[in-house]
Amino acid sequence: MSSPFEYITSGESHGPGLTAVIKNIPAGFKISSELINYDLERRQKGYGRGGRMKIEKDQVQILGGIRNNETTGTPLSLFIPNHDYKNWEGKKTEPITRPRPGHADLVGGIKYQREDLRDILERSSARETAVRTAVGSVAKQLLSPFQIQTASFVETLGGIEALKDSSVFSILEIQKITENSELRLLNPDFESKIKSFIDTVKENGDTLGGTIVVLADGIPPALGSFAMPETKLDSRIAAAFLSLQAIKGIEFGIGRQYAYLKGSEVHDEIFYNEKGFYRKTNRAGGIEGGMSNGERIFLKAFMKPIPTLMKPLLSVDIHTKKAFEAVKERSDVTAVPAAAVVGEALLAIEIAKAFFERFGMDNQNTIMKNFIEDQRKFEWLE
Ligand code: EPS
Repeated sequence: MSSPFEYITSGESHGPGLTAVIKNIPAGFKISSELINYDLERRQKGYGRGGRMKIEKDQVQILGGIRNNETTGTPLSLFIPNHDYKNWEGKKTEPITRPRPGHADLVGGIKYQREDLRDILERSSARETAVRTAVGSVAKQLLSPFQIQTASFVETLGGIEALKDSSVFSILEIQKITENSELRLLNPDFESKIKSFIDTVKENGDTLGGTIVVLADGIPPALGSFAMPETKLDSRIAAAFLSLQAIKGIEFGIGRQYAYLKGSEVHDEIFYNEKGFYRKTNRAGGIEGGMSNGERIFLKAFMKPIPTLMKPLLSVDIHTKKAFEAVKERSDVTAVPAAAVVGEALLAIEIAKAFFERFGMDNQNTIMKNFIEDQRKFEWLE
């Protein structure tokens, strides 16, 4: 028996569409394609996106695994058509031979021995994140009966810091604020400054990266395990985030600050009252020893600037071996706000996996019973 909520995606950026199949998914959960489409729409937004987003209006088709809007315990399959496909179908395109620095083009070409680097970029494209967002939306819907919720925001873009202490906001408040910002900022004071910077960078044919913060509330303690490297919740979440196109680093809680401070300054002291164990601080970001500790999970991920520059960097033609500028394709100036939405999906997926490992994966009734029972048994010594 394999693990809960395993999934695979397939599909290219300009092919007919993107598919995902999720297996080991429990029965009896309501799944709404409207809610998936809402997340797909959120991912498509964000100041700094290119022309492609005017072509696409991502809408999911659920092709298997549900009846009467409820999961049946069988593999769930999702399909998102690419509207741009009609512009590419049967069309002969010039082979791509000048790899972009920072992209998968060159090494992918070496690995798979492709003469046309389009065979590499079609799948390495961040278009794939559309269907991962749909998978994440399913995970969110499975977690929702247990009051587990996620949110995200953009903290820096192009080096401009729009810092704000998120610990004073509920997940719902964060969602409300960020949905009203074209950059998904929690601190909207920086909105116009960052937007005009994006405009200038666009005029110069360049691109921008940034930092996203992703959070989850309502997490029960003891998801994941310290027992094995691959069972640790933080290592699993980190792997998921580093698989997201252009993400170069991740920090949990206070992250890098741990390296600069003393133990007495960073560890979250343990208290107890009639409700149980609790902390007054959450520097750990909700994970200790590879397990959730019941506090809010929060992490930061760092995204590099998109490698497709309209003013290209130097490269070498793979056939002639002569120096040329890298290929120039329609692309985005920045996709940091979109990455925040995908980040929510990835966090929801990893939490869902660990949640169903702990509470069962057959059907909602049994899982809910186990979940409630576990909350009572939190006093495990009595
Ligand atoms: C991408 C390049 C652009 C982006 C695309 C990712 O697409 P195109 O080359 O068709 O203009 O818009 O992102 C999406 C299509 C999406 O849905 O996020 C790339 O090269 O990674």
